[in-house]
Amino acid sequence: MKTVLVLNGPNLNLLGTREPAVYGSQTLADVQDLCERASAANGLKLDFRQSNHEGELIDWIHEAGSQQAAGKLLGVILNAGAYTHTSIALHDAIKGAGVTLIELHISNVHAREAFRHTSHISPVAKAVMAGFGVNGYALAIAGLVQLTEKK
Ligand code: CA2
Repeated sequence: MKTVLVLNGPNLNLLGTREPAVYGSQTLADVQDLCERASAANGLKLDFRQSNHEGELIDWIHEAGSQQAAGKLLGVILNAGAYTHTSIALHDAIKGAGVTLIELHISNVHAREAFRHTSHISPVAKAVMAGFGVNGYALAIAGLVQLTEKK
């Protein structure tokens, strides 16, 4: 059974505590539960992590590249939070690791401030998902399976 790695970036540990109009009222623990169910339904094991540190996210992406090359990992779902809009280092890490990655946002970043319209992740992502609320995590897991299915 392969693993799906779900990575969450800065401030996502605050989910459910503030800004419910933008991000909903579910906590990150609730999102982890949702991902557990979606992974099990798709025949996958879940590895779910959050970090407020860019370097730690980069280390995890490198690790994911090795795990995917070894046939143990199907791919990564990444909500890089605000690093999406700033981090060339994350862009380089995803490219360098050669990992299959879906960029995910809870909110529709394109309907928000102009500084959220730019993503350094999108050019190196297999697919991009935004605006489905936290249910987007479950949709992204199912989408990753479809995208990586052998035809
Ligand atoms: O919509 C998303 O998922 C974002 O990646 C969330 C980031 C934001 O910087 C991106 O532009 C879009 C912010 C995550 C912080 O989440 C909080 C949740 C509750 C309270 C405070 C922050």
